[in-house]
Amino acid sequence: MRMVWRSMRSKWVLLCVLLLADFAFGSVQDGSLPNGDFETPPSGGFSSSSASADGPATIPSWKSNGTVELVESGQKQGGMILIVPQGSHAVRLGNDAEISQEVVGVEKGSVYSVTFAAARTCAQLESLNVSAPPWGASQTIDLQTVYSVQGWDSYAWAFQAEGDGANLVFRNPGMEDDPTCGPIIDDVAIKKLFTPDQPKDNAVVNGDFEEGPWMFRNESLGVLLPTNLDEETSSLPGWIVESNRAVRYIDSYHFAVPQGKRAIELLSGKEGIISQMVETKANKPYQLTFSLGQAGDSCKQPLAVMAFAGDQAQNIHYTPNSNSTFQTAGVNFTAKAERTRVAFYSVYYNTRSDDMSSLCGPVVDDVRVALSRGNRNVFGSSRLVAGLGLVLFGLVLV
Ligand SMILES: [Ca+2]
Repeated sequence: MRMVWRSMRSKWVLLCVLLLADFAFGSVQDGSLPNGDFETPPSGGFSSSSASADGPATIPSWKSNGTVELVESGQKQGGMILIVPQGSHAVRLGNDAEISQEVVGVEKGSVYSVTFAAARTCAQLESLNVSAPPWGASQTIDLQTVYSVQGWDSYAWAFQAEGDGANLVFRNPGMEDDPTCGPIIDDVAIKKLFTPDQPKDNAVVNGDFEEGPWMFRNESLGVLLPTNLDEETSSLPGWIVESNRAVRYIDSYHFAVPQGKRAIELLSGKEGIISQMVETKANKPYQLTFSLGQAGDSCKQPLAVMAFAGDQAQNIHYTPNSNSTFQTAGVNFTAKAERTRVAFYSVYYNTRSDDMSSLCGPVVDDVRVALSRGNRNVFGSSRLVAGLGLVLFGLVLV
């Protein structure tokens, strides 16, 4: 008895030690990075001239290189008010300038999605490079297209850690005449992604879009998913964004979402395409079904998607309905191979009717690919045929 008690006690002690160890050296927490919102005051306090006076500004928790400036909401430059996406402060990167932060606790093999808000300042062709050395992934995100009328957008970018730790780097690759022109960054967050199991009766992975990048509860613009052709390091597990333009990841706190808490809003017509290669059996009939809706963001009608499944393409219009914000749509197809491409884009180039400039579009959610009902019940229907045959045979005998 005493032995049992002692062994139980030692197990508890071990568990507590493990929990404490995880707490102390633990994995990176989902959510804002330390001073990810740039609201922590530098040692000398916030000062608009701190950058130009003596080299790069000191930004708590971040390292900077080049002309990096903490900007304040309401701050003007050349008669233009600088945009601060959230709170009172953000950071601006001048020509070839960068900020970086060591992310402690990323795990080997895991994929992390980084969410950040960005706005451009003077130049039309501003872009922002995001990378996570020493791991190879890097992407230059074009900030030329402003998707929302607020003048800034949130973006997500993902990388796979090939070992412990990573250095998250934001760099302005631009070379403008005015060295202080350059993108503004705010609200940097990270989230470890997991790939949901593929459901038994659905060949689509993450077809409900519930797994995706970090979204701040208080940010209402959704998160843009820029081009990403690598299925392995997608901020939206299972899916790729195979177009030049982004699609928007939306939440149910600020948008109408057909199922669960997350969905995709397609933007920019055929310039915004999401797709997935799903497992199929060749020569079998399948049905693609999905929810097609409106996001409740005053998007100017009509809304329609082009849905692709294998060699089938179907243009499906959303029918406004006062009782529901979405409808169910389907496309029948016969699989030609072991893998079949499923894809969606918006048929129209929609903008919001209230500001006439923010991009918007149809919402897609709850994507499923399953064997057609007829095929699934092949045994049942053949039995029915056999039964009918017997009846007929009986009739003939009579
Ligand atoms: Ca959903």
